[in-house]
Amino acid sequence: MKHHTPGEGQTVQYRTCPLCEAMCGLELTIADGQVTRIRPDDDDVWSKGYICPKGATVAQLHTDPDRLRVPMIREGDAWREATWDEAFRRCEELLHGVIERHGKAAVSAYIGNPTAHNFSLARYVGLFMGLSQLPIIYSAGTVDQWPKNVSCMMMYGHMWWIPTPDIQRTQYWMILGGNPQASQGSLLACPDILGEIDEIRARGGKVVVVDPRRTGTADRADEWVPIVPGTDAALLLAICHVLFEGGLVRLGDLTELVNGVDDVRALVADFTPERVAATCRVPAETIRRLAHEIASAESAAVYGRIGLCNQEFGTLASWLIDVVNILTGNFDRPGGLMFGNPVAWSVNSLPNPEFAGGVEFGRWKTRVRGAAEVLGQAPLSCMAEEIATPGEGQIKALVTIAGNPAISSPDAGLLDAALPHLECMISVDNYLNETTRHAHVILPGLSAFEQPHFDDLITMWAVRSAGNYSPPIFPPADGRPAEWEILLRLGALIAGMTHDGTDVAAIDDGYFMALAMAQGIDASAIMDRYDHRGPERLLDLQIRSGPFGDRYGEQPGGLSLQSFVDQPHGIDLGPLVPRVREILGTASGKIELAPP
Ligand SMILES: Nc1nc2c(c(=O)[nH]1)N[C@H]1C(S)=C(S)[C@@H](COP(=O)(O)OP(=O)(O)OC[C@H]3O[C@@H](n4cnc5c(=O)[nH]c(N)nc54)[C@H](O)[C@@H]3O)O[C@H]1N2
Ligand SMILES: Nc1nc2c(c(=O)[nH]1)N[C@H]1C(S)=C(S)[C@@H](COP(=O)(O)OP(=O)(O)OC[C@H]3O[C@@H](n4cnc5c(=O)[nH]c(N)nc54)[C@H](O)[C@@H]3O)O[C@H]1N2
Ligand code: SF4
Ligand SMILES: [Mo]
Repeated sequence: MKHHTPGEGQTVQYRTCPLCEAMCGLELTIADGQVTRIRPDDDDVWSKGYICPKGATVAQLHTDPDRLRVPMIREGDAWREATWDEAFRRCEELLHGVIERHGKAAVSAYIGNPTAHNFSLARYVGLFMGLSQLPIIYSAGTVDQWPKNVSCMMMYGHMWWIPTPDIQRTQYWMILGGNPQASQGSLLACPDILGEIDEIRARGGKVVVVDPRRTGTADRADEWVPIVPGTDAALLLAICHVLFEGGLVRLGDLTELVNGVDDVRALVADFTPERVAATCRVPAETIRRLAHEIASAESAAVYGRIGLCNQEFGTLASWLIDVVNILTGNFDRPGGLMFGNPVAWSVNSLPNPEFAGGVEFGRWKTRVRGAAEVLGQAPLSCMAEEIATPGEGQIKALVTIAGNPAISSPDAGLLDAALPHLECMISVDNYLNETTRHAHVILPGLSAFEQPHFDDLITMWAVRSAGNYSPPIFPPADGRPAEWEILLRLGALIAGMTHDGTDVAAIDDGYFMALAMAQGIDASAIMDRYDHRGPERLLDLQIRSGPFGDRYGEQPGGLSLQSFVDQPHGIDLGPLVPRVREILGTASGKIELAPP
């Protein structure tokens, strides 16, 4: 292995790039308190030397002079730096003022995408929500994967267990509405996906890309199938039609576990390839051939991503992806769609008590447009009008967490124009940008190099069970709270506590104990093992009570955080394993193939 030998005064550290789902291992050379060189970590058990150009330049985020390092308070048009106490007191004044004048319903939050990739935020956004009990929140999720969350909730009883294509073992991969050549994969964590496409082809398999555009991914595949945007559901219905018509349906081991096969048969009866061909502009013979190829492949994985979510029939298309896999026996088995098996469970993987009695949509409607809530959220496209339209329930205070909705939300100009109406806007963000320029207070997090890293949420759809712990490289400046503490404090302020009266330690202990309990671990017996709080303590719990963990001694030889500290290139625990019976949370205990 071609490691860089550190020179005089240099040290080498390894860490995971936090920027995307590929989770690449980096080798960093450090000299004079600076990261002077970044190369791929060839020994990383997961990424094995793969990185992209962003990974090699991630140090520039740490040194960027524009990155905020102290809280900022805005008065009129003028920004000034503030101490942390001052900033939190200002947040208290603003939040409590809004709640006094307009009630809690006037407070909302927007949760952005980097939350999922950040060591503190990913683990503590749940505590923020639990403490604040905000009636309505918004997130990047509703302009990303929400339709998939819906279909998984209805089929498997859990919105975050999203099955992933087992591309390292499949013989046939069909990609609809995803472009890993640009994105590096999404709801599919795997390093070097284009390399995997080459591997599938090299072992005699086939890769097909269904996309209106001829993408870089399509160029790397065997076949590109152009399609009219928004018509994938029709294509997939026709593929199902052919499966039934040709006697190609094979449920295999899942036969007893699947409800609704006859309902699907009836639903697809009219969707012949000939009937949908003009709509999709995919020839009927191509549709028939694709259905036969999927059914006859030794293993096949049909995968849909954002192009299938953000379209008129996004929920139908997201559901049908899984239906095709299940009908062809390509579900919960190697080479098909499989559920991940994370080394460290994510807070998102816990059952949501809100849906214990089954899922219901439209439990409330947005005030202005009357849009139905879905899985507890209103569409992001409603946020601007909820801020701008006067009346009972108007949003007067907004907390943004690692998001830039002034450019990422639909019709973003409307939101940009609405944000100045807020009486209170607080941004947990590392930059002064299009969104945060409207805030009254900006609370910056630490740089990636000043905090540990260990992915959890993303590994729910990773192609292998692997984990890699990255220690911080540089200590944060004295007295700087990490983002977990910022979220905890903001949640407490919204809950009515004062800044001075917030007992961070007690709240964090309570959170830890509740999460331990959810794993069947008696927290009182383990609390005194820890001399620190926050996400690192939680990570140890996540690993120890996870599938490979030592359960605090009950499972000798099992893993703990220390096991990963000792292995700077990570620990690989193997490929995906069948897990559907463990994961199913539907009332029937079965896969609902044809939910209402
Ligand atoms: N036109 C168009 N719109 C889109 C999309 C599209 O393809 N086209 N994609 C949609 C999708 S899939 C998504 S996920 C959303 C993303 O939308 P958002 O999540 O709203 O936007 P991002 O640009 O990911 O937000 C990055 C913000 O987080 C801050 N940030 C980065 N790292 C950290 C950190 O470690 N801590 C903190 N506190 N802040 C941090 C940055 O400064 C920035 O303000 O956009 C959606 N909108
Ligand atoms: N460099 C970089 N990488 C990123 C991000 C980033 O901002 N920059 N963002 C990350 C995030 S938050 C996400 S969610 C992922 C998204 O990752 P992907 O889901 O891979 O997203 P895209 O690369 O936008 O590819 C979507 C594809 O869908 C196609 N498409 C559009 N409409 C339709 C349709 O109706 N039917 C079909 N079949 N196809 C359609 C588009 O032409 C496009 O090729 O990327 C992640 N990776
Ligand atoms: S592919 Fe993603 S994780 Fe890998 S180096 Fe690039 S940005 Fe980082
Ligand atoms: Mo996204």
